[in-house]
Amino acid sequence: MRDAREVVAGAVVRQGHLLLARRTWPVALAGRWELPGGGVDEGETPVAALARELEEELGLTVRVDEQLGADVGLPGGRVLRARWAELVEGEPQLREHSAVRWVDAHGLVSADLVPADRAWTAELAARLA
Ligand code: DCP
Repeated sequence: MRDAREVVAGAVVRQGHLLLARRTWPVALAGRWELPGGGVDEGETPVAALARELEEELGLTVRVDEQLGADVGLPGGRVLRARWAELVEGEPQLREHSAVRWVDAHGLVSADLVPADRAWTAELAARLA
């Protein structure tokens, strides 16, 4: 039941553009762009965790949909998974990130993504095309 090692990230699409957020930490990832999300807490489902993280970090209300792409191994043995998320309400607020932007397929491909998230670039770009 508990999978404390799972991290979940959200692919939020609005009007054909994907939400990217720029990390501030750790140093190795600072300044690079990610699909926002975070760790699944004890006793929490990945779906609930993603909704919570997007609310906490960006002030967004989302409806979490199906998984996209492959599972990605993170340093330290954690597993990162991504899900589509429909934006229900809110404009992104910078609570933990240094910037956000909405990218089309070209913007995604040319973005300096955190390494793990590159696993999903092709599937995301296809959806945005
Ligand atoms: N991560 C990633 N790509 C994403 C989201 C996260 O590579 N799209 C990585 C970065 C971190 C780890 O997953 O190494 C955890 O992400 P966060 O630091 O954003 O999550 P939390 O703030 O919830 O931290 P933690 O779960 O470690 O408490």
